[in-house]
Amino acid sequence: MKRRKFLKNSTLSTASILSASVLTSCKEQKTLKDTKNIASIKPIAICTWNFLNATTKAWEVLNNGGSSLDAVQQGVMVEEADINNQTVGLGGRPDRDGNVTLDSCIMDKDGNCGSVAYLQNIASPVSVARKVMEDTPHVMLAGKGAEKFAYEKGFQKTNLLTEQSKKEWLEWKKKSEYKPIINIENHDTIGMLAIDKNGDISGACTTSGMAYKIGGRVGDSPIIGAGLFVDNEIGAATATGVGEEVIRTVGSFLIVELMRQGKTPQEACEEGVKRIVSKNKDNTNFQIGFIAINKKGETGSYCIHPGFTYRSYSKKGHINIPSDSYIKN
Ligand code: SD4
Repeated sequence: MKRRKFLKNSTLSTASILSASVLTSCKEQKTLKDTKNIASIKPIAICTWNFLNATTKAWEVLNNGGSSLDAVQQGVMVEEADINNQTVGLGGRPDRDGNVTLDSCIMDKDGNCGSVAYLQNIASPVSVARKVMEDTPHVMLAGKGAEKFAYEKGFQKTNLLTEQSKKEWLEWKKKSEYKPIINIENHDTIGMLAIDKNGDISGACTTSGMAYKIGGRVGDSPIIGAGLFVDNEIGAATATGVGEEVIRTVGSFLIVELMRQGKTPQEACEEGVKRIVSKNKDNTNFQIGFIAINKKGETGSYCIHPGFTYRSYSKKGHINIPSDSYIKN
């Protein structure tokens, strides 16, 4: 089974991603503190793993002058709707009882955020999370309450368990044992970060979580600060992998704070992963990855896999930034 590739860590060449519309908008960036950085700000969308269709969608939104908030939402919705992606939205692998339960959050340039956890029967949890953000005074809704809220907002009840996921789950059940061993192929959450032409940053994260988890389990992906964090003055980060580890270290918040202290997105992602590893000296048999972006549009990513102590994708990955700036190496 082929492993999805993680975002490459890299400093992008300005020429590869600068566009005319960006230059125009950059001239209008009077509110930014560091005017030296203005010229380097350009729309950009990055995501965990190899979800090129998702970043292509996000790029389309950004290129048409859309906000980073719309870009990340519409970008991750591509994966939520894809039944072949068995770790996000429709077609996601169920918990051990056969229920597909979804976690998602979204955060905008003003620090507004919305989140849903343990949501069932709704195909686009990120869209519900955005409604929580925009239409309620709350940040997070969970379970039945989140589902009821979604129906009130016009979302359709949808059976999320596809034949394929059901078949695999029934196969898994034959073993009749619950071993929360991390199978890296079950970890393909999409976290996406974007900067729009105004230089504003937003992020979103969405997942069906760990396959065959105990019913009721919630991971990091809907938790602001863990699975996602955005500070429009500094940058943003999002996580993929074993949510328990990310929650424990408030991973995405940590990475943004490290960037605040002066680290590049790459350095911050590496430090975030190392922090987690250092707390698990005897057991690094899990997968964790972060991606990050800063206000200048610099990106970073770092990931560990079972069997590897540290593994950066600088050699094997690719930059998942669409349009003509898609780079493979
Ligand atoms: C979780 N972080 O529920 C998610 C899983 C994941 O790629 O990232 N999968 O723990």
